[in-house]
Amino acid sequence: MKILIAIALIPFILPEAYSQTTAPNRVYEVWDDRPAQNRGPDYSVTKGGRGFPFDADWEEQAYPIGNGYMGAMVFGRTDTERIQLTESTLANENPYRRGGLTNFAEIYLQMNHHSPQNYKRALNLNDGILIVSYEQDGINYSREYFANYPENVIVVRLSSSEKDNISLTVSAEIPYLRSALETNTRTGRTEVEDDLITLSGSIDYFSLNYEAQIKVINDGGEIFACNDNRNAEIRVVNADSVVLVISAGTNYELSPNLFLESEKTKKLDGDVFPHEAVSARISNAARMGYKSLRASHRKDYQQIFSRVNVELSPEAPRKPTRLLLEQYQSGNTHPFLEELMFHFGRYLLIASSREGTLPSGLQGVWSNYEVTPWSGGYWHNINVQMNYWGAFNTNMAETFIPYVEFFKAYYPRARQIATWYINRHQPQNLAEDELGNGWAIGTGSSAYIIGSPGGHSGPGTGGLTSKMFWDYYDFTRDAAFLRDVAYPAIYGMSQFLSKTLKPVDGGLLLVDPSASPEIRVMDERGGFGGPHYVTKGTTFDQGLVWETHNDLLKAADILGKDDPFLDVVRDQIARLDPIIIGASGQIKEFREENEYGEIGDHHHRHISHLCPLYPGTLINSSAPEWMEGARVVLDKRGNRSTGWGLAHRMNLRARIKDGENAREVLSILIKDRTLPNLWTVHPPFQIDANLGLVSGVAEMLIQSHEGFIELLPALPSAWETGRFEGLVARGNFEVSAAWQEAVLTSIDLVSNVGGPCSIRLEDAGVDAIIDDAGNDIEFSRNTNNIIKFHTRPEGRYSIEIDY
Ligand code: FUC
Repeated sequence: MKILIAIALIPFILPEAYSQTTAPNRVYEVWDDRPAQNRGPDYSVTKGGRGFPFDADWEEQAYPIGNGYMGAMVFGRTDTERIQLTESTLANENPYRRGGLTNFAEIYLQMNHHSPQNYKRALNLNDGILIVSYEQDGINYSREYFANYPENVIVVRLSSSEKDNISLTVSAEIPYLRSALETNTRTGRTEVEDDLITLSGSIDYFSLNYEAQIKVINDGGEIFACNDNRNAEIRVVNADSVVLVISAGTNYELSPNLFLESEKTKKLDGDVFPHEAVSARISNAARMGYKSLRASHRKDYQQIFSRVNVELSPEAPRKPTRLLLEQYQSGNTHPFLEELMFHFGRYLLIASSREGTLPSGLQGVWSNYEVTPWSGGYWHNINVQMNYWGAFNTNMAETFIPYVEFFKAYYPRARQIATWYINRHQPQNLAEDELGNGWAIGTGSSAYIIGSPGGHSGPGTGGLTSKMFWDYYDFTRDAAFLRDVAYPAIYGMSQFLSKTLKPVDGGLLLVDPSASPEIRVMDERGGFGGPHYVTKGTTFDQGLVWETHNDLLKAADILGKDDPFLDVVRDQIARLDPIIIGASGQIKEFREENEYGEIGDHHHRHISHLCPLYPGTLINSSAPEWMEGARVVLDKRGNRSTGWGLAHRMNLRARIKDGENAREVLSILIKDRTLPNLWTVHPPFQIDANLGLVSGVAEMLIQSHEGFIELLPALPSAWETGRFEGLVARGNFEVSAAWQEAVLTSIDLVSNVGGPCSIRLEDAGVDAIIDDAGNDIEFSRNTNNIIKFHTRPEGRYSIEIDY
């Protein structure tokens, strides 16, 4: 039966193969038939973390837009609209004294429409535009919102079906103003002149000066500036339509000095003000006008978003997202919501990480809090890396560039940290030349300060970081990036890690001290509130030394490097013994563990000993006993966890080719940790699981870490019919495939940079491989069912499958 279907489909797919378009066929909307509530923060709830006020409406119901520099949460209200603005560099002291993201501004549009009919608010993921529409007193009203990246402005347009009908009051507020006597001191003022509201002030902690401007452009009617109220405001009366242009900035400058300077107030130049830059963006955008701002936004956004299409569900139900989620949570686990979550994740990464902006933080680029949970920073024992896992296999590698720029800025400080760390822990290994110690980065880092490894997370945090550089190269095959960025970064990380090792009996080398992130020992009451467990040679650290060293050797090979340090690396790799199977058949987390779970919480959210399975590659199909050991750990750790813990498990299940459990974990993430606006929570809201599930879905559909492309390696029965276009395999192949009843019916690929292509096709034969000029391409097939053929740069190939 399966064979018949497959054969029947082949003739239909061939003609289209060469005009392959990757843009999604479906319209993806996160939408609702009612506005978000706006009940204000709840000071009695501690869900926001550590006793800080929690704003459920902001977190659960409002919809996010962003351009990497700024994020806005849009409530879609018709009485008084609330637009909450974040700018990624605005930071105060925060509890960790590392600086943390804080709310930039609240913007209100008072319209007094109290009985809307036919209401809809929809965040359209295909073009990155949010639309609110409704009817009030027989008149149709509509508002469009988008965050334009090229011009760095947020744009809102209000229109209606009748002329002269737009009347509203626009006001804005600087939240959390604090006097010089308080922590998180913040001063500021709101002024209005003509058509412009300006919010400006300072946060003393980092000598930070900030400014936001909101320009109100009316078509028809009149506008009045009023400075008489506590909040300055602009009144619009009887306009045909109104456009608001919003821009914000600070005197933040990403530079090595920022991280090298230890005195907080000297990190930035307090005499620099963002006024001119913000004014220039506003006037430039005003000059461009609404239509071209919208067009430039769509073009910019779509050229990334539309590279990939994934369909996992036979149909797309037309239901408000909130209800779809409720249905899913009560047991009707429709795969369309899984598909939508995938696209939403890609949307969120594009909206929070673009060249020239800071990397996507723990909450992306969205915070309405004075003190953002965990400071909203860059947490390097898994969270920030998880943000970028999906960048590579879902064809948006450029969203990783902000991390590269961040790395370049913190690198001189990271070198100092490496020297400090080696001197403290392995002084006998200290290099004479400071450069010889490489660089290091620890868990808690922000846009202002980077942390050192140690304490609850071993130096493997750095290996988890340099892995992203290798993956960027491996997926893009950008030779200049390898030479100029990835190789030096991986080299420096290998240098550092090589010095964290200490020989023990039998010639082994163990990372010492070593910790598997955040595992604590048991306390007196039998809980896991004891001190963090610090030991020698955890699988996390040993495994990441192995990964980094191997990535270095691969890179050195490609670049033709000849360097004595590479011999040190080869020697060390042979002495790491990174993966050990324990008495329960598990991959051990600690060398001294016998049965699974002897040390630490059995169900801990971190599952760091499987980092060599994902994002690492040491554990793979060539060692079936390790794959089985990983399965034992996954089963025992369990499919329930916090948000990002689930996202990691999903990628791990995909890597052991366990599609049913990968999907089960995704279902749990959606059931237990997803909010009506589709944000995921740890809790509280963190963006990492939203982004981590993107690579999770892709890993279920295509893998390429074992030296060949594998299609549908972890396909669950719930996705038995589907298709994808444009997912990326290592070697920079954009791959497209379709399947029916779990049987592949078409495979097409674009080879962006040329070179040999290997695909494993276990059950299918290949009739022919045809390129876009209609040529029959020669291929070979080995005993492992690996089809191999040569590709030319930009060549397109269609693989005719035969069952
Ligand atoms: C890691 C996690 C925490 C939290 C924090 C931001 O340290 O272990 O649970 O997600 O990052």
